[in-house]
Amino acid sequence: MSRIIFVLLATLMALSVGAQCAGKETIFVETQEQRDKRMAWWREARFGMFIHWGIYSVPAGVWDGKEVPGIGEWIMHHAKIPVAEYAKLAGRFNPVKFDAQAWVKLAKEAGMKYIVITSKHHDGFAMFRSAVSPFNIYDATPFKRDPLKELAEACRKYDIKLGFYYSQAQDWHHPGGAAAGGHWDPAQDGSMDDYIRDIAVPQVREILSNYGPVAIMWWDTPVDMTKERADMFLPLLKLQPGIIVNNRLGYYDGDFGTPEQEIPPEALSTDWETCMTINDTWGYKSTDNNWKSTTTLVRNLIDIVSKGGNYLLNVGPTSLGEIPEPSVQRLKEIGAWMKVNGEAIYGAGKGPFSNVGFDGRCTAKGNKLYLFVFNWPDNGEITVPNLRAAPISARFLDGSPIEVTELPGTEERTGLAISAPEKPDPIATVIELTYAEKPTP
Ligand code: H79
Repeated sequence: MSRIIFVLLATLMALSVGAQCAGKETIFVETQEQRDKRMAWWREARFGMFIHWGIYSVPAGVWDGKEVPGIGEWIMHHAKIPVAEYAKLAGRFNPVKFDAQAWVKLAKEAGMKYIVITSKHHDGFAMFRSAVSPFNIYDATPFKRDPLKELAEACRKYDIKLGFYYSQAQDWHHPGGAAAGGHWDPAQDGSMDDYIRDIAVPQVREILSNYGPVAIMWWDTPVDMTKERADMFLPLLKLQPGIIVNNRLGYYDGDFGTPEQEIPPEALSTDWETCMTINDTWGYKSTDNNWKSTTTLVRNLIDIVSKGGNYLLNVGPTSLGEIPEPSVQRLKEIGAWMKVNGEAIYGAGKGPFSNVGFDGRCTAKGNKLYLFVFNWPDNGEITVPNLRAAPISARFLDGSPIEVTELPGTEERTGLAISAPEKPDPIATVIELTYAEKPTP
C-alpha cells in the first residue's frame, strides 16, 4: 500500500515538474544580444537567498499537537485545515524581531547577490500591504508593517537585487484559486478565471508597482494554468523593464529553468537555477533539524556553477521574524569561504573538462580556469587533464605557495601535477590557472 502511494506521489511530482518546464513560447520578444544584456547580472551573481516566510511559521509544522509530515508551508494542505480556521493564524502573527537590514546584511555576508522572497505562497496570504485582499500582513495581523517595503529599501541600501515569489495559480484561501489534488473546503470553490482576474493579477500589479526595482518574478506550480490565464500576467511585466522571470508561469518558457531540491547530473546549455532548502523545509518548521553541513552547501554551489547554473538557497524565518540560528551560522561560514574564493564562482561557468579526474570540480571564466579540490588524494597531488596549452601562471586563492609540474604530454597537449598546500581547505581548496587565451580541451 505504502509503495503504491509512493509511486503515485513520484508520478505527481514528475508531472508537476514536467508541467513547469513545458514552455511553448518565449515571454519576451528580443534579440539574443538584448537577452544576454538582460541576463548579465544574474549570470554573474550565481548565488542568491530564497526566503519562505508566511503565517505557516506560526504553527511551524505542528497542528492539533501533532507534527504534520512534509514541508512546513504546505501545512494547510497536508492537514486539510479549513480556510476560516487557517486564516485565524494571521491574528497570531506578530514578527516584532523582523529586521530587514539584518536579513540583507546576512545575505551579503554569505556572498549572495540577490534575494527572492515569498510575497504570497499557496496559502493565499499576502506578505505585503495589499488593497486587493484584506488577507495580508498589514491588515490582518497585529504587526501593521509592510516587510516587502522594508526589505526593498534594505536591498537598495546594500546593493542586493530583489525578486518576488508569487503563487499565481495555487491559492487555497481565495475562492477559485487552484489547489494541487483539489479543494478540501467549499469556501475554496469558485471560478479560477475570476480569481486570476480579481486577485492574482491585481496583486502582481501591486508588487511590481509599489516596491521600486524588481529584478526577478518567481512564479510557482502552474496548476490549471492555461495560455489564456498566463496571458493575463504578461502585460504587467512591462512595469519592470529588464525583469527576469522563471519558467513556472505556465504555458510560456521563462528565462531560466528551476530544478527544485536537485542538481542536474550534467551541465546544461540554457540558464538554470537550483532552489534548495538548508534543512528539509522551505517555510519554518520547529521540528526540522536536518541541516545540511556548510561543506555540503559550498560544494553544492561549486557543483552548480561548474554546470553553468545558479544556487538559490532558502531560509525559513520564524513567526517572530528571525532566521533560524543554524541557517545564520552556515551562511556566515559560507561567506568566510566565499571571501577567499568568490572570484572562482562569480561570473564563472562550465569548465572545459568532461571529467576533472580528481575529487572536485572546475569552473571557467575568460582566460582562467578554477580547480576546486574537495579531497586531496593520499599522495597529496592532483593531476589536471591535458589541454592544448599550458597555463602561464597558477596560484592558490588562499595565498598558499604553489608547486606545479608539467607532465610529459603529447606534442599538442600538456598535463599538470599540483601538490596540495600545507593546509588544504576541508571545504574546497581553489587553484586559479591563467592561460594566454581562453583554454580549450
Ligand atoms: O515554495 C516551495 C514549495 O512549497 C513549492 N515550490 C518550492 C519553491 C512547491 N509546491 N509544490 N511543490 C513544490 C512540489 C509539489 C509536490 C506535490 Fe505534493 C506532490 C504536490 C502534490 C503532490 C507534496 C506531496 C506536496 C503535497 C503532497
